[in-house]
Amino acid sequence: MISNNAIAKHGVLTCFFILLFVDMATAQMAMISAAERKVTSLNGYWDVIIDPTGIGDWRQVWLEHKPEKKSDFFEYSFQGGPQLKVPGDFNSQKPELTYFEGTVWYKKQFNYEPKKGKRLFIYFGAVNYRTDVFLNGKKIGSHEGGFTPFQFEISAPVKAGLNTIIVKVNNTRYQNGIPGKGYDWLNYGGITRDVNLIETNNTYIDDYSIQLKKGSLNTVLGWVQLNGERPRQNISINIPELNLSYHAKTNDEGIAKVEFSSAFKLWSPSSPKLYRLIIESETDTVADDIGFRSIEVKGSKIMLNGKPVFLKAVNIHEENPYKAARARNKEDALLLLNAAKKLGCNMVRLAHYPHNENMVKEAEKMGLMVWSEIPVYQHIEFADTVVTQKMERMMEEMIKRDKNRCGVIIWSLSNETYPSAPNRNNALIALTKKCRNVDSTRLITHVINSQQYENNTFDVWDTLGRYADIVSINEYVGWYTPWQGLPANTKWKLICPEKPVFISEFGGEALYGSNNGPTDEAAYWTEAYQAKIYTSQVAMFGTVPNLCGVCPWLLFDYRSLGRMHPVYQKGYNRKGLLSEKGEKKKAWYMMKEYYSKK
Ligand code: GCB
Repeated sequence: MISNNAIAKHGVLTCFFILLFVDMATAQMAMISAAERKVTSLNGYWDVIIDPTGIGDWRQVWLEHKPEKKSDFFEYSFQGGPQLKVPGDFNSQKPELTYFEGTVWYKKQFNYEPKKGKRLFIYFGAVNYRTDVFLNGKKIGSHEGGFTPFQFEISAPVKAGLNTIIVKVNNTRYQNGIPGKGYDWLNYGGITRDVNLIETNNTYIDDYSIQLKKGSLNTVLGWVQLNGERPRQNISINIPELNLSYHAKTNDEGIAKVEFSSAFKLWSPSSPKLYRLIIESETDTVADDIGFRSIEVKGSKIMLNGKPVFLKAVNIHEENPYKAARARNKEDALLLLNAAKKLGCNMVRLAHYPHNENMVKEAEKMGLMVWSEIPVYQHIEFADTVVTQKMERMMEEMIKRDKNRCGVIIWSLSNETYPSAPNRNNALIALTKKCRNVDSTRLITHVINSQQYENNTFDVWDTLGRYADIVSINEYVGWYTPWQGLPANTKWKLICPEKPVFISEFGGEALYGSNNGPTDEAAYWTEAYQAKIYTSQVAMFGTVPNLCGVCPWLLFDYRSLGRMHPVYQKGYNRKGLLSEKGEKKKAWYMMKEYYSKK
């Protein structure tokens, strides 16, 4: 049984997924709103085997061999070994794993009593990067991709009593991975998000799409998708606060179209209104908090609920700076998002991969618009069809999880890819079309950094812009590139002069408190040098045609292996407006002032 909304809606994609992923005993796309269900959490300490050479495959770790004869011994065992906390990256939990990129085997046991008419799923919020899952010594499937949820149905193999789950996690970088081999953040590996057992009735609500119809401020257009033996059912959607009850019937594929209108109080940054919504079928019930807003581009402007909006954004990595660990829970999300709010932001760019669900949900509750992206980052092997398949799968998984989050206004499908990379344009154009097919309600962008900057003129020529709703540009003038004239006199040549332009990254590095040494030389990482970049950038923003928003790189200093200056960086990319301890650099105040005037 395939359970993807796109599959439900688009026959073409149905075939696509069945053909491509059948041989991998691939994980299913995770059911929607899993966190809203009654689940049995498998979070907590798991036994682990650290396997730097990957020899555990040959040793068949999942069989948990035990000595039978006096002459037997087995070198790989969970018994008496270390433990790691789930959810959590492994790098921050043991000093010997700080920079580890390889295999860790995880083991957890649980008791279960199979019940007639019930189905059981094991759900992973995310595991970075490759996952193989074994239940009671048998492989049940695999997943690739570090930042999206997936599940396996284990109704058949689960047994009465004690069951053992063994998960092989591998965060090695691959040439044909997404991201590929090179990226500027710490490669946190492990079971980084929640693991849950989810019991459902035989037929359950696998997915639903409940958002305003494109261009409308009062009509919802969507669908509900059931999964199971009884696809034809009566369903209802209830919003008690509005006294609204909508009824429909699902068809032979378990799908019901949804269309209803109401005088919704619209969601916006100043009034982030959400409604409790309950979806009921004859065999299942799920609830969600859903907001309603419209987002579109009209001419050169971005319109939220029909009114122009300027995107006051900031880039954020999924890292808790205080813990130097992968952010994973609500507290981590609040720490990051409150810091964005304090800066005066109305949007967060969740770079460079889908962040955990807490980030998206809490941002929405706080009135922060969200830009969500897949890790199609710089060096991607677009000519390899396996890579393009993975890219599409990751996009589908991202959209499946978050398509009902009105806070999410932008899907970003690539960051700084190289126009000369073989098949890059074809692959990204095809991906854009698929994205629009799956979700026509949000804006789509690709982040470009191939522009030329000469004679104080930006020439934004990358044709990828033609396929995006917003032209997003990363530029580091003042840091990686020197200014070529007065910032306030910058000229622009744009391949799509009619579209909104978003400066998706700019900035430079400074170590908080670095005020010694020449303030006009980059090599001293001074706050003054960084602040000067910001002054010039702000002057330059005034010259950008159709500027619809800006997004400094980035909120907090963050860990990255390529940033090893022994005095100023020490393993941190120092482009934060805040240090990893939350100290405000001079540039923070400048950005704050810019946003307060916008
Ligand atoms: C970029 C990348 C971002 C890097 C940043 C930098 O253009 O998109 O991931 O971390 O530059 O600091 O160089």
